[in-house]
Amino acid sequence: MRMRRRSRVVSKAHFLSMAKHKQSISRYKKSQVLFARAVKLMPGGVSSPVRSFQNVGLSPLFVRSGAGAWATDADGNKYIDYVMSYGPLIHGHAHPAIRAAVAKQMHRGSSFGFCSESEIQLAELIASAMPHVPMVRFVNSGTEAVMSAVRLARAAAGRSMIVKFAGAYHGHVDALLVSAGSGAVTHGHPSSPGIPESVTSDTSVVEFNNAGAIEEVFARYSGCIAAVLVEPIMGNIGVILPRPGYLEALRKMCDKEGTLLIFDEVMTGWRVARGGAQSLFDVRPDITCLGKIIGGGLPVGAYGGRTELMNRISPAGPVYQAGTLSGNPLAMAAGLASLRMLSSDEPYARLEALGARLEKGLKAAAASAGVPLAVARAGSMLTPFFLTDKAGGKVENCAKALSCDTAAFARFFKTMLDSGVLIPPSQFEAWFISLAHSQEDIDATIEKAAAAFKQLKIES
Ligand code: KE4
Repeated sequence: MRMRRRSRVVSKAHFLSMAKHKQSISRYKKSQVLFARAVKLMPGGVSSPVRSFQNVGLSPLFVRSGAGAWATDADGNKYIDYVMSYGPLIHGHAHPAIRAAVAKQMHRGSSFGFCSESEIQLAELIASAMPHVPMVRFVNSGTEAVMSAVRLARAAAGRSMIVKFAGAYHGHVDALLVSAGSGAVTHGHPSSPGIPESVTSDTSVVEFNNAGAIEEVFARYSGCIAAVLVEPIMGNIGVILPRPGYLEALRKMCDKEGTLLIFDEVMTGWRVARGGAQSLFDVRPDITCLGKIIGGGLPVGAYGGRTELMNRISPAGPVYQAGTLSGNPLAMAAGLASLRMLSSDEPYARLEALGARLEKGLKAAAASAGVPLAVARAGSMLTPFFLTDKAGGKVENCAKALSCDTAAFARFFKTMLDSGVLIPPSQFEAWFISLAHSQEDIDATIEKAAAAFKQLKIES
């Protein structure tokens, strides 16, 4: 029997997607070569898991430079950037005022291991904008800030138990890597191995926005809870806003129980308002954790609260905490330049307008493409959630966020990347708009997202 020659007809769509895939590989060639070197030297080839692009099925981008709202990768591809270093860059990349302040300080030296006036100046700026933070201690990361705040709360309350919220991420503190968000949930280790049960047995996890759940924990552990630790606006399971009255209810329960309320404002501090989420909702935390924006893009963290509480910290008091580079003049210089440009409400009005425009545009584009999408936003931080059910609805807790269509998100991410828009490579992160983003950048992003949503529908 004459073998029938099976002619393999490559459909046009298949041919195009192969060509696109081929083009996409060459588009990121230098990043891939760098990654091949990096992965031999650093776990996963990265210095922080969320940068690995593992969960979106790609090898990571290596970024060479940033300018304003734009980032350029190792291959020279340019992107409108909504990662913005995961929050610190509220003024955009390489802002001239921050560059000048850091350069000027560098000429005098980067770190002395002694006190410097710049620490006083930054502490004064923070206190002036945050009445519940009259005293502050600088550290070098958000993780350090939260770790120290928890220690202080336990010492002040004379209790051990900490209550945190499912999906919240407070840095890689042993006791808090339980049901953690951000990279922990992205990479499937919300409760990391290597942490003894003895360390996490004093950590209780409840659902955010569920007043009954927190009342139950207080009833069960009455008199034992040192602190409730909360991201007042969640940003590490995607953005989740507190229901009306929820934060006030936490405050009331803490007051009744003699428990301290810790606001982790590492992300929201100076992001959602000069005075952070505590000023937006007018709720008083006992301790506030800060980071990101207050360092202007250099490594920094801080925790603070009322004076008699903070004076328990060594050397004023017995609670020990220290750091070689804490309050170093370089980070202080960058932070001062950053916060001095946020001395009025005007920048926040601009950020709100840009955020509202992007939210509206994404919602409209998804609706017209028939892609179920919910967008949660607080000013210039937002998360588009790719819903699995057409029912839509708001994402108000971790469980709902985890039910999102992460495969659809991954396809959307790749299409946006190829079209020159850089968003966080995880459904469980916030996008950040900076003061360097223009209305044209926002409109271009919406246009590219509309095409990406349509592409999603074709592929589904
Ligand atoms: P750092 O230790 O990463 O400076 O801060 C930890 C932290 C604490 N609290 C909140 C509310 C935070 O958002 C963070 C860190 N945020 C993530 C982004 N979702 C950092 C990105 C990363 O891990 O690479």
